[in-house]
Amino acid sequence: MRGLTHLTRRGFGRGLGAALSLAGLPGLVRAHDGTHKVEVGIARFAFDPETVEVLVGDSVTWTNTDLAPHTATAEDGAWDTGTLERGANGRITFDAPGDYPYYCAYHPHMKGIVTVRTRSGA
Ligand SMILES: [Cu+2]
Repeated sequence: MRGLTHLTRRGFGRGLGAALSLAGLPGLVRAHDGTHKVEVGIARFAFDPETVEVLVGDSVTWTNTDLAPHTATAEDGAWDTGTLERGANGRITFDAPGDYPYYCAYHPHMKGIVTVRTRSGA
């Protein structure tokens, strides 16, 4: 459950508390189709939060607020947002459970992990 405390960055304070508690995972916004959309910021040469946990079918959107371009690139090369200039975002949908470590292609010291869990739960 590493990193869960970092998932509360946004959401609360926007009137989403009830929906979030129903979702069972903090920091997740439920979409119309029952999946969640999770946001990761890129600022000061770091992913924020570095670790996110989602369910199969959910998507993660990275938004770059740095002046420098960044990417979110899977370590195994399976997915890649491509170059995100300042203000740009890239979304990846995760269809299989597992841990997906990633980095920035421009700044390989920038690292993060997306953990994808099955929907059957527990
Ligand atoms: Cu970067």
